[in-house]
Amino acid sequence: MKALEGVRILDMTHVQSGPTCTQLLAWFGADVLKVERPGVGDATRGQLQDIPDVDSLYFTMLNHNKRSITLNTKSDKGKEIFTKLIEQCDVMVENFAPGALDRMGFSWERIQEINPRMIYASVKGFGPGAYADCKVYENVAQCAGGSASTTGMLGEVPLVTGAQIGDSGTGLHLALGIVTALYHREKSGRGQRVECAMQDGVLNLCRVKLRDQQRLQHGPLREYSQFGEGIDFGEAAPRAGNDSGGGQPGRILKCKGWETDPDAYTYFITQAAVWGNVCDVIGKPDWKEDPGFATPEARLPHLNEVFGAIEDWTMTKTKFEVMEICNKVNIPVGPILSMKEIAEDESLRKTGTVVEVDHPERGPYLSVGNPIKLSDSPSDVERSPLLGEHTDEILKDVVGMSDEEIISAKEEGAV
Ligand code: CAO
Repeated sequence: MKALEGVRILDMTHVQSGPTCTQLLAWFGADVLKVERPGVGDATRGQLQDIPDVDSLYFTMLNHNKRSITLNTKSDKGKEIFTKLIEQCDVMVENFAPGALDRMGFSWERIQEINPRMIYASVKGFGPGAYADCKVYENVAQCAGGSASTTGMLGEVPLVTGAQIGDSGTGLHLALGIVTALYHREKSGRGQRVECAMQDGVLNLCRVKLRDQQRLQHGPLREYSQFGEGIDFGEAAPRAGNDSGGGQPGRILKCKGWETDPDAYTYFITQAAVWGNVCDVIGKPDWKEDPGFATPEARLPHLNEVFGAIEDWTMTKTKFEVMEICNKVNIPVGPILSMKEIAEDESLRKTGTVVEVDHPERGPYLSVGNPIKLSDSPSDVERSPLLGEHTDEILKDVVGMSDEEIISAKEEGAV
């Protein structure tokens, strides 16, 4: 039995943030009914298509293990069916632009009337306040949540990151909120509203930068490279390039082959506890006793010199050799892996972190499996549904409609 078996999710999500959340719940065993507009579906089905007229990888990689029902929730018949679905489900998840479900006639008050045990979960761009009504996409959230202003090289433009912290990050937060509300319902018998703003989710992941903002009031951030370079700090936490976010200085350094391979780099952390090992590995044993280098505090003003010497060594090794040599002596390092290398990584395939899925229209493709592993409830990744693939079975088994009623709803254009 899967961990969330018996939990039924009314999935009104689209694009990325909401679908990430419901995909996770589906991987844990929930029955996720993805409601999509007849003939249209989730807009991502048609976005960034690599094969003409076949559900895009954007869609397939965010909607595994779900069932798809088409339903026009703005038509009278559609609303009637939707009301029955609310009665039969435990959780409703949506990430429409603010107010869309209210405009359909399904406010939180109305949902509670229909099913007091319903948990109603939403992603919005912003929480209550001046921007509450704004539509938001990933990069807007990264900018508004403090990520972009603190990402990138000092003195250069703010950068967004390739990690989808606004969309997938908020989807993760929302999934935790839903599971928590389900647990609470066991005791209270009632559902509740779960809301996650993308700005809040990004800020939660950027909390170390709010930490640094406050530390700035008490002096320069000595572990930032700019400190050693003699560059003054302004009023706001600056972009820190590839400096380590923690108290253990680290940087991205070139490895053998960097001239032609854009990913021939390693991340190298000069963890204080293994400083002696770092000195031995890079051929600077004298630095162990040298007062200018022996302590973390002494090293901070000349990190450029420290990392310059380490890079002289890493450039003589491949990123995997660096990993091999340093791991043996407990120095934390990590190769910069390209997506190509990740896609081909056998160990990630073995753990189910990267999975190959078969799809009736596109054939086999790679996807990311569930990164959360439960020993008693392992996740099997099943392909995403075609648009409306399960409409009839859901109308019959969940809503309780007869064949004649289904035909008539189809004739009306409700499904
Ligand atoms: N039947 C009938 N109508 C439906 C329907 C269905 N099954 N499903 C959706 N609709 C309607 C909605 O009711 C809405 O209609 P109204 O505008 O008349 O109320 C309309 O389809 C489109 O919804 P939308 O405004 O959410 O879609 P959009 O493409 O214009 O905006 C987005 C997309 C993502 C910017 C917006 O949904 C949003 O800000 N969501 C919240 C934040 C979020 O999750 N962002 C992350 C997205 S991933 O990068």
